[in-house]
Amino acid sequence: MKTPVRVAVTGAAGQIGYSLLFRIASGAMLGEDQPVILQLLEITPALKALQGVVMELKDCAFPLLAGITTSDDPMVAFKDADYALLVGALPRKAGMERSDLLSANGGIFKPQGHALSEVASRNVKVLVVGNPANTNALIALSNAPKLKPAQFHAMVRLDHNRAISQLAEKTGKPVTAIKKMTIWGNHSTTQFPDLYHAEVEGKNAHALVNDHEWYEKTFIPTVAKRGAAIIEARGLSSAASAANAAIDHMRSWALGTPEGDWTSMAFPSDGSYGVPEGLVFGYPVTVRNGQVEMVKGLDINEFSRAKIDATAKELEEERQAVRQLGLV
Ligand code: NAX
Repeated sequence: MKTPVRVAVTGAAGQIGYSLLFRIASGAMLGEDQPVILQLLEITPALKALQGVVMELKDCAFPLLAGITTSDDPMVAFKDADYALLVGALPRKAGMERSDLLSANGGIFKPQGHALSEVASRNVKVLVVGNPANTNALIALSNAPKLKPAQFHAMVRLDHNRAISQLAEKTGKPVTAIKKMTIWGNHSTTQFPDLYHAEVEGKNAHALVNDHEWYEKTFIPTVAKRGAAIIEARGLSSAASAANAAIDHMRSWALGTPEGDWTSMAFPSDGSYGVPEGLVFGYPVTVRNGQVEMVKGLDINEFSRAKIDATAKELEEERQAVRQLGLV
């Protein structure tokens, strides 16, 4: 059996946490031969609820669960963490301006970035799930001078999985037939789910569907607005599917992507594909031995160019806003 690794999870008593922790402890994230120690962070008023979750985790008697700690201090919860899933964030409330939302989340992600920089493993892999995920990741990495910016990702995997599922339904093929999906840009309604490079049983997805009207007017909005549709139906935001996507993202990062396929991850842009450098941007990637490589050299047509530019513009505006707030 391998040495246990430390997995820090913030917002651990929340909805996503409730789906996420059990799957991490079962081995779904890092493999069935990898013991884990869970280091759970919550705000002080939620520590009691978190104790209930800890009791349930213990009651599962997971063979891979080598320890659990809880804290309301990021300097404790992130100590020596090999993986950190930053789920806890402040949701947008009615009447809240975007600058208020960014400012409130800055109050969370700035100290968390600092704490990761100070106490986490030097090789920590950080995934930001809490919204606005891309800009929260930018805030965290900007306050973590002792870590590399590329150690911070934001999650677009839920959008990626939603896009695969919608395309599978449209084409009548199993999800396993679909490869090379990409979510470009922000985890928001400006995201660009790309069918020009996706494949269904090896055939180009856009050409196979042969219905640009459906692509533009149905597929893209359905994927981009799926979160709102789930809130409308369930009365609560997506949680199990979000937790599943976080597991998928970390699993790909730790264990790699399969030959002949890629996935979508958001991380600091190096300027590729005309995206301003430093924005935390969703890109197609392959992963080998823990090394994330952007898929480069893809043809970007006029339609895609406009979509990529629009989502980059939104992220640039978010960056300006958090700059003005002194968060980055
Ligand atoms: P919940 O409100 O159920 O849980 C959030 C938890 O975070 C709460 O228990 C709260 O006490 C805790 N928390 C707040 N501030 C904290 C801090 N400073 N340190 C530690 N914990 C803190 O929300 P949930 O449904 O679990 O969603 C969590 C976040 O994920 C939200 O920001 C949500 O918008 C975001 N999502 C992101 C998705 C993505 O694809 N990137 C999709 C799903 C989800 O909407």
